[in-house]
Amino acid sequence: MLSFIHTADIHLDTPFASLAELHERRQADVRQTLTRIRDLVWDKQVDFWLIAGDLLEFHGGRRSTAVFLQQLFASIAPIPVLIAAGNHDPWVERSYYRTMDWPANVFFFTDEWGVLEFPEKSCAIYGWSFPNAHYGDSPLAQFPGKLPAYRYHLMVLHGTLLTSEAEGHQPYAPFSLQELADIGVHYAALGHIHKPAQFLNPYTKRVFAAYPGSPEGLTSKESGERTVIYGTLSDEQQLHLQTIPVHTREIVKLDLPLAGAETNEQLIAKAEVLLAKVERTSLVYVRLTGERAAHFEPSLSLLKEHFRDFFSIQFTDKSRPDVDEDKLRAEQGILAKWLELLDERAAAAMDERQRKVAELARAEALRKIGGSLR
Ligand SMILES: [Mn+2]
Repeated sequence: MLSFIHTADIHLDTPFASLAELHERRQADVRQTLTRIRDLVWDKQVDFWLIAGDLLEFHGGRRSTAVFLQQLFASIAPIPVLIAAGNHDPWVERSYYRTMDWPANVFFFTDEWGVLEFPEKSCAIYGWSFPNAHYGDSPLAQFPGKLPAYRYHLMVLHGTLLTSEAEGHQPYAPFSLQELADIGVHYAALGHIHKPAQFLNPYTKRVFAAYPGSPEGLTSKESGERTVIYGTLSDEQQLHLQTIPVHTREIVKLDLPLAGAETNEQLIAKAEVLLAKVERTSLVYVRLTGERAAHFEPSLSLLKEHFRDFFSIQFTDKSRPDVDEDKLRAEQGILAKWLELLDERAAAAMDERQRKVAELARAEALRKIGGSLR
């Protein structure tokens, strides 16, 4: 049997610009998460630690963080650490991956396909690193072929597996499921997409590739539990994957429906109920939604101050004032005229985009009208 821990998209030293003065604590959180992954590698005594890119930021990555990595990897020797660099840490000359001395158990794949052979385990591991930050071709087109002498074949690769999950991402190093399946590895340890995903081999209908996702949430989109993959390959070459939570701090996204609230005290009481069970160590993003009394303007700064015991909490107001449109129209005032014009505009929309613009303008108008009624 073979075993491995697979992780990717750690993004050490990413700037966390949106967190302002908290950015250094979040960077320390990411190092703590990586240390927790190291502990897993050690406790499970796996055969390999596979890291599929975007480990240490090339831009803004500090030498001291590279030293942290050297020591972390040395602490689990002789377990091999195999790293394929991604678009945030490409295999360029000035990379710490190339300018520093790494422990003997650390292997970096380069911008030409490479293979590491472990004859005593009858295993070959293939990998490729980004040559620069914007590589746009399929890396698999250059794959030189497997080494037939070995029983097990693994791959470590940063890139975009072209499925619906990849939509909206930069198509860096794109490749298809078919291309990957045709190479015929037992497992492809992928990186780049921060949302975890596992993929079925179209021939065998069994899982043969996965993105583990970012092990620590980096943006408000990366909420909830964050995991790494613990994988085993049996003597019969059956793959089994288990996801294990490793995050240091959880990102929590919640909607707070205002349901007619008309005082800040009511609003805070509602928020208390919503947030009662949320860990104070979390990063929390709360959206105010639904209708509120038209005369009431929620105070986001009061809310933030009230919940200052959270590590980080942000409120955004997406609520609507409960404007009585029929009454407004009946009064035939200037506000009714404005709504009429916007209705005409929406009716004349030529396409989806124009319709969307008209809708947004109407929502904004109602917001302003709500304000004028206060
Ligand atoms: Mn990436």
